[in-house]
Amino acid sequence: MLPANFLWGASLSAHQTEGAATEDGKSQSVQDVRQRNPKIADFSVAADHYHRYAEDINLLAKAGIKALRISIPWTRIIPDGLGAVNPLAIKHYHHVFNEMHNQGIEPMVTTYHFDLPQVLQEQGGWIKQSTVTAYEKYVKVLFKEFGSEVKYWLTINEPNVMLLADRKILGFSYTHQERYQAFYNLMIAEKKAFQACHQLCPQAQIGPVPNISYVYPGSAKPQDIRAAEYFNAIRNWAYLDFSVRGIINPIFQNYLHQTGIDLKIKAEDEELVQQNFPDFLGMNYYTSVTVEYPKAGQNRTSGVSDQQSEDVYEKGFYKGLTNPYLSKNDFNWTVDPLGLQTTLEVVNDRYHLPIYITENGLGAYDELTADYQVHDDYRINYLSAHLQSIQQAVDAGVPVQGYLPWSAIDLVSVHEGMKKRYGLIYVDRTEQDLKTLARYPKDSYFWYQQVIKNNGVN
Ligand code: BGP
Repeated sequence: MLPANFLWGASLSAHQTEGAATEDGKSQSVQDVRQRNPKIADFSVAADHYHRYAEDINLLAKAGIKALRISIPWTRIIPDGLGAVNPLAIKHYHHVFNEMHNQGIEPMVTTYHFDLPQVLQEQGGWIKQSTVTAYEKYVKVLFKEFGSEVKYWLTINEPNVMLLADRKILGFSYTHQERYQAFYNLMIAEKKAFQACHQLCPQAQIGPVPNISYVYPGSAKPQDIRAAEYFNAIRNWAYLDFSVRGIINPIFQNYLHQTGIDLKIKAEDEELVQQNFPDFLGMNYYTSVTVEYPKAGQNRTSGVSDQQSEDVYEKGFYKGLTNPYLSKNDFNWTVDPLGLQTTLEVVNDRYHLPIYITENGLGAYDELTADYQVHDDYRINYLSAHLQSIQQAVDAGVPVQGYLPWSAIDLVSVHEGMKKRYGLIYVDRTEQDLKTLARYPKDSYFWYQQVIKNNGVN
């Protein structure tokens, strides 16, 4: 059993679910323009959640869900990135929150989920200070408009994965210098969001939402241990250390120094950084990562980090490995429920803040039967094992306060379109064929309904 007020939820992002890509004044985001394999679904219709949000919220409420994590697209609220606020978008999200509250669901809102307005990207995006200013203006609009409706805010989804897997997620690559310029600007933007949220809606809470995957060494060789320590700092701790401790992680700083970058907190930002902190941590977890020290001659593209360990590489620092002790899912991602417990314990040891798991889930090929069922026992097994791990962490004193698995409904996967499904609820469409877009609860939905009722897995 988990704590009595445990926040049982589910998670979504706007660009992967809403569709309505050109409706109600929405402008294009980097996601709308990025080159995708034409055989893979794009985001123009996605799961049509923009039109069907009420139906989706209703179904989720029937499962007993108490919180739904959504994101608001900046491109709807301020279509030109910096200028006028779009009243149609404001109205739409008031309706969405109203519907959630009517159904007893608490919204948890991400201000930004990989979908920078393209117009800002064309001016340099996150490598420019002007994007930080624009983001501050945008979040202030959100806090003023929705501050009395939203209790839980999340800042920037997975800045670490966005920067390290830039080509896969954003469709372009940063240079090493640009990546860490963008890191600094994203971290400052996040601090400004903490500040604005606390000023404008003091009754609400706000947290960061990185993807945290503990990094294992491939062996007990001292060099492999160092490779894992470095990648832990670069991938995980750099982000949370800045948010929660107001520092540049020293191992990360040394790595940057060794690669030609001297990153320090600027004097004019000191006060902002030292005085604005999160109330809780949002944390996305899919799997762990295993690395070794790269051997001579192992030259590959640098800087790539993804959920697949094998993609991780940086010359002179770390190289991802297949962990022989872990199984893999249909899309080659390792599955490591015990790694979640380890990650939670280490995060708690470092940061001492309440934790909400804001993403965790299994991407799989699901099949709708002739009588509209989806027998996704593999997803039930995955979620159940991770929930057991959360229970162990809670028993060991880690303050996990909520679980919002990815994803509430099927959505367009960042990497694999509609063929890789995550939802508790099936959406009837394929890559190119929109079919009926009807919703069908999967076996995992009914299983989750029971878990919520029992306040945990037994
Ligand atoms: C996280 C993102 C989500 C989601 C998930 C699964 O990194 O925050 O937006 O997409 O990963 O990834 P994918 O869709 O590539 O399977």
